Amino acid sequence: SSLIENNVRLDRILYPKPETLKPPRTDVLTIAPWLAPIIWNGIFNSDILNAQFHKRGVRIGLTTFAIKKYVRFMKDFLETAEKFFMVGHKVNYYIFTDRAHEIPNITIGEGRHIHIINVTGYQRWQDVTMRRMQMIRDETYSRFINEVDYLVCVDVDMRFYGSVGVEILGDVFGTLHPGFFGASRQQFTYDRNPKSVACIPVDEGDFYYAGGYFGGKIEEVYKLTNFCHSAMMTDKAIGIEALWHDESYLNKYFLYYKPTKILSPEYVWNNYYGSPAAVQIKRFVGVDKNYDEVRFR
Ligand code: UD2
Repeated sequence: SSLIENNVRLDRILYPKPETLKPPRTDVLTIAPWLAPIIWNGIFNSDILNAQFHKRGVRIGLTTFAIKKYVRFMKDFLETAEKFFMVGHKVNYYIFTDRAHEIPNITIGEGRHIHIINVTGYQRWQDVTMRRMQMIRDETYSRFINEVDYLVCVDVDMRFYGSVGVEILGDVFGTLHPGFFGASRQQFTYDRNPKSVACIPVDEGDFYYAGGYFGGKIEEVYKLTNFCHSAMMTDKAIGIEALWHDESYLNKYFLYYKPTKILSPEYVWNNYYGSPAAVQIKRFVGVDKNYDEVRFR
């Protein structure tokens, strides 16, 4: 049903009203001190969000990297993304790979497309993970800006088990690492070497963000990836590499350029961390892997 007023079509959506005195979650922080919402199950209504984003015809890019042996994760990743990632919206998958011929042929839903981007695989696994910043950055103004409105940049050794929708989208977002959402500043595994651009002193830091899940509008992803790559190059020039590689530089970026939206660890879970009560849904979960076997030829 719809109302026609001054040629504006207004679609009715019926849902329970928000209760100012009854917040849906009281067990977790749902807003950062700089007023970025922290997205937990139960605090949002997907019907309202979908209606808002459909009106804007939003286009979403999902970037992932399948370099060397990591192509083996591609099939599960894509098949589960088709079931759970931005269902009903326009989605472009951007797969950066050095093994294009090994990317499985998956049937993709309407309005969704797979784009393969050929890149070279660096020798060291640390360089493979860190160089993602440069490779994403280099595609932003040549490609992404013309094709999508938002980018979601994730690891590939993962599977979707629950809905990941437009609730995650915002100017620039990061995700709480599943191992540290209850941790103190001292426990955060930030880089502590004062010589590194990634260094965060023990009396600073808000959250520990996961390297494997960030995104936002194209301009913002450009700024983020450009900062991280430049910082890595600055360190490399004096023979330094931050403790957790790209993740350390990402944490430094988010300390000074606060994310406008923060995703709970539901969005980048790992079963290594068990099943804490706060995590009601594990939407995107790391696949068990033998690090030594998968990182080397
Ligand atoms: C964490 C972070 C990861 C990165 C890394 C830095 C999460 C879930 N993961 O994961 O984003 O910050 O720490 O140390 O927050 N890759 C390949 N081929 C390779 C090696 C890596 O394609 O040979 C790609 C692949 O997309 C993979 C990603 O790089 O998912 C990250 O590498 P990882 O999964 O080995 O890193 P990990 O598990 O230490």
